[in-house]
Amino acid sequence: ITAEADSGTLVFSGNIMGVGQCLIHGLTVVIRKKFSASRFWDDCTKYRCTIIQYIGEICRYLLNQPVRESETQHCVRLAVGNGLRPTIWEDFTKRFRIKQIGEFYGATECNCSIANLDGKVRAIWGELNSLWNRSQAGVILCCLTLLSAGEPGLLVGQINQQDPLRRFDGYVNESATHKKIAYNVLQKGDQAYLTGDVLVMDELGYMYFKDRSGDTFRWRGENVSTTEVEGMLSHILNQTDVAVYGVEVPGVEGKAGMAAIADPKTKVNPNVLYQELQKVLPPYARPIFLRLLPQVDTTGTFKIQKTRLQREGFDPHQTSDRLYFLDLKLGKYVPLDECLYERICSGKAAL
Ligand SMILES: *[C@@H]1O[C@H](CO)[C@@H](O)[C@H](O)[C@H]1NC(C)=O
Ligand SMILES: *[C@@H]1O[C@H](CO)[C@@H](O)[C@H](O)[C@H]1NC(C)=O
Ligand SMILES: *[C@@H]1O[C@H](CO)[C@@H](O)[C@H](O)[C@H]1NC(C)=O
Ligand SMILES: *[C@@H]1O[C@H](CO)[C@@H](O)[C@H](O)[C@H]1NC(C)=O
Ligand SMILES: CC(=O)N[C@H]1CO[C@H](CO)[C@@H](O)[C@@H]1O
Repeated sequence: ITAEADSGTLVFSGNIMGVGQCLIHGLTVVIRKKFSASRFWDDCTKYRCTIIQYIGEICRYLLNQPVRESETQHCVRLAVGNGLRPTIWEDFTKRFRIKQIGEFYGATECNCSIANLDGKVRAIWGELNSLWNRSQAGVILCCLTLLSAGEPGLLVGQINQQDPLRRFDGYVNESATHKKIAYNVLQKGDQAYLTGDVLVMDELGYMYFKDRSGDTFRWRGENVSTTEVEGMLSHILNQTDVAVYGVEVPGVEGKAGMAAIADPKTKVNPNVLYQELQKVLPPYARPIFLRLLPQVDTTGTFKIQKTRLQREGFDPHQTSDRLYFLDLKLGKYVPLDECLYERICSGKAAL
């Protein structure tokens, strides 16, 4: 979940949550050298696994596989992990017959880890009256005080250096530590750890992941959640890799949405896609630019990387990938060449 700390994710998920807990509780662990979507359920069946751990996008990769017998013949009852996208949550549990999802939120340094213990669908994290109540009181207090149900807010964890569960040890780099702390959040003199993740809470106290705070962008006075748009696009396109980000257009306020779509077999038809998009996304959230490319960069933990894509933007001089522009007058995506690029940059094309 924490986009900038990949080695941290491996340590936290792999060691602390995964292998560590199994060793502590005397469970058998099955580890594969490398994730294999095609072998996954065969392995689960062969080793009679009852719990699986997922990370990042691997659930989507599993859904993208052709149907095979072993996918329902295993005895897995619980999938634990983080980053299961809301748009595929139910497809995943139904197709692979997984009874419970234990979606959790956390990072090695995070002092407000939370978990979905009762299987509430798509509730990325926990419930008010969960076992984690005591340690979570500070976080929940912040959410309740500052937000009403359904309103997005940044998850922060109240820091209390005396309480081992609410401490924030920070990093070796002091300035990096400092950047993660907010002061005077609820009252003068208090401190809170800034997770950088935006959540919404419903009236029952369930929390749902919305976006990384730096990823959300503004367009036509609305906040666009890249996670939501990625989920929708990926769903329409049969679980393909999609990266959504905002790009600056000279002279235009806010950021225009751009979607990079993995299309290794050049099968994606932008205008068929547009027909589907109109049904599920409000006008302000529909990507203005598309970039179709053989593959989208991912990290070692299968997280989509956007930095390079965002830097290159919609400039055809920067890439030979196929670029498209949403021409609102024509109501369709048109190929974006150097001439159209110049028109957009000089304000001659309507956005
Ligand atoms: C989606 O993926 C599945 C599994 O690989 C495949 O059977 C199906 O034909 C695909 N559908 C489309 C529209 O590409
Ligand atoms: C959890 O916290 C809520 C709100 O502070 C409280 O009403 C409830 O009794 C607590 N539940 C447990 C199990 O501690
Ligand atoms: C320490 O962190 C700051 C802020 O995140 C960063 O700008 C700087 O490059 C870091 N220094 C080192 C030595 O990594
Ligand atoms: C968008 O987000 C900003 C800050 O995160 C907030 O102040 C604003 O009200 C939001 N706008 C909408 C339309 O949700
Ligand atoms: C509840 C929780 O995740 N607490 C953690 C807060 O952060 C410290 C380290 O910075 C951990 O030791 C706690 O476990």
